[in-house]
Amino acid sequence: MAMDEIIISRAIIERYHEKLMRNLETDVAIVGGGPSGLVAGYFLAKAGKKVVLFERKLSIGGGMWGGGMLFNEIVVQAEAVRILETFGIRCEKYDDYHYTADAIEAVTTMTGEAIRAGLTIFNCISVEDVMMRDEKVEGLVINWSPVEMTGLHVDPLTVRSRFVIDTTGHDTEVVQVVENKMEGRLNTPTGKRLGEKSMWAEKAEADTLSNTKEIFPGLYVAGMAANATAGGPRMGPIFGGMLLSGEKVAAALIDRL
Ligand code: 48F
Repeated sequence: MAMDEIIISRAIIERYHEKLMRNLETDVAIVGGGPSGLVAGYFLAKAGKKVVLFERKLSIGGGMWGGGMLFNEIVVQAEAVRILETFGIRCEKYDDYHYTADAIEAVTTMTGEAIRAGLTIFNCISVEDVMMRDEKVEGLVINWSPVEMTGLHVDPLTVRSRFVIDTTGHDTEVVQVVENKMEGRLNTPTGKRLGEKSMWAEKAEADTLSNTKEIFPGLYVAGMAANATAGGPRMGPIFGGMLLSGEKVAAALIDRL
């Protein structure tokens, strides 16, 4: 059979269409493909849940590619090393508490393993709003990132999911949308987004885990978004809290589904 450009086009369009159709209704929709979102997606998929992840950028991996200040190595504390090992990512002991891993190996392996576990990832799609029913988040409003970036006036589409996880990092984009529309109703001491505090790695790593929770009915926060919502500090290029937070939110949702 000869190569045919139209068959190539048809194959891409049909396969993508099937993939999108399969993911119009899921158990969990994750917003943001950084380390916390990838880990959450991996464990949910491993547990047999139907889970989809939307990432605004062309590349998956969020803030992990660049390590610290473009030195592409990440640091992970001892208690989170087991998660890197679950993915088969090699890490090197630096001292009794700090371990390092190659940032590129970490991103690419986590992404590949999560997809092989059953997570479906859509890149270049931005989440601009949520769908609500009876004051519970029940889905996402999505559009092509290039539409968002160019400011074209094009209406979005909607996907339904039983739960949503905001893993959008420092920007807490889904939480912000909900805060704007349901004023004072977030599960924080003031009902509002408290914002992120300055660098304090040790506290931030612990806070990331305790702040990983349901922040509004149907909406969970994990990773840096958990701290930026709850007023926790930032931590820079130590990634154990992100990994443990992804694992924690997945476990909480596996329990509920
Ligand atoms: O920022 P990011 O890596 O989130 P994370 O998993 O990890 C944080 C660390 O990278 C680092 C840190 C660690 O010590 O503090 O910052 O919490 O990844 C967030 C991803 O979400 C995407 C964004 O492009 C990035 O890849 N994102 C943000 N808003 C949207 C989005 C949106 N509205 N729709 C789709 N994707």
